Amino acid sequence: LTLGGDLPRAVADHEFIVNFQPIVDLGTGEVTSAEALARWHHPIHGLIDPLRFLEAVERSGLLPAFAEAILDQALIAAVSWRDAGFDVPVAVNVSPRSLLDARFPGSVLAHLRAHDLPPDRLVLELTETLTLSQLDVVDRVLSRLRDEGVRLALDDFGTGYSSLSLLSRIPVHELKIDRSFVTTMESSAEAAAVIRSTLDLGRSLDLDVVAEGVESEPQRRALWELGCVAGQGHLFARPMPSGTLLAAMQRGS
Ligand code: G
Ligand code: G
Ligand code: NA
Repeated sequence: LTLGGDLPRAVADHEFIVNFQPIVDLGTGEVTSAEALARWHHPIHGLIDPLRFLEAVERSGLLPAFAEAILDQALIAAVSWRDAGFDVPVAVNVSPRSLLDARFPGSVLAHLRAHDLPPDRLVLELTETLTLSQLDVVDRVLSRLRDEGVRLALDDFGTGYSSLSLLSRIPVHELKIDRSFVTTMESSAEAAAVIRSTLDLGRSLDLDVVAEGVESEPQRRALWELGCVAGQGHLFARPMPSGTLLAAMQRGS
C-alpha cells in the first residue's frame, strides 16, 4: 500500500479523524480522561490505522498539518464534553519529530487559546523513542509547554532502554505503563515487578500512573490492589467517536 501520494489530499479534505478511548478510575469505572487516537478515513481503502501511515506522514513534510488537525479535533471534543458537564482532559499522542520543531509549542498554545481551553485540560503523550542526543532541543520545547500548564505523560513506560534516564531529564506529570506488562502481569513475576516499581516511582515523584491494555477483570483487580488508580483498555471501552463517548459518560457507564 503506497499512501504517501494521497497525503496532501488527505490533509486538505480532512480525511484524518480521531477516536477517543476513555481512561477510567479502576475503582469506580468513572471516566477521568480520554486518549485521542488518529485514523485515516481513506476514500478507497477505508479506515487506516496510524501504524500504517504515521511514517509516511513524518516523511512527507505534512506532519505539522497532520498534528494540528488531530489536536484541533481533540480540543473540540474536550470542549464539547466540558460544555455537557464532563470536564475531563484529553490526551494527544505526539510524534518525536514534532518535539524537534521549535514552532510546535506555539502552535499548541495557539490552539488552546483558540478553543478557550485551559492548558491543564491537555495531556501530551510522549514516547520513549527519543534519543538522548535530541534531548536539549526537546527539553526547550517541552519546558515552554510545561511552563504554560500543559500536562506531559511518558507513554509505553518501561519498554525503552532509557526510561529512567529520560524521566530524570524530562519532568512529566504522568507515566503510562506499557500494555505488554499488564498483559503478562499474572504469569510473569518480572512484569508484575515492573508494574510495582512504576507505581512506587509514581508515588515517590508524585506522578499519576495509568495502566494501558487492561482487558480482564482479574487484571483490573490486581492493578487496583497494587495501588494503581487509573487504567485504559478493552475491558472498559475501545476507541470511539467523541459523541459516542459523551453518550457513554451521560449514561454513567
Ligand atoms: O489506535 P492504535 O492502537 O491503532 O494506535 C497505534 C499507535 O499509533 C499507538 O502507539 C498510538 O500512540 C499511535 N497514534 C495514534 N494516534 C496518533 C496521533 O495522533 N499521533 C501520533 N504521533 N501517534 C498516534
Ligand atoms: O502506544 P499507545 O499507548 O498510544 O497505544 C494505544 C493503542 O492501544 C491504540 O491503538 C489502542 O487501540 C490500543 N489498545 C487500547 N486498549 C487496548 C487493549 O485493551 N488491548 C489491546 N490489545 N490494545 C489496546
Ligand atoms: Na499513547
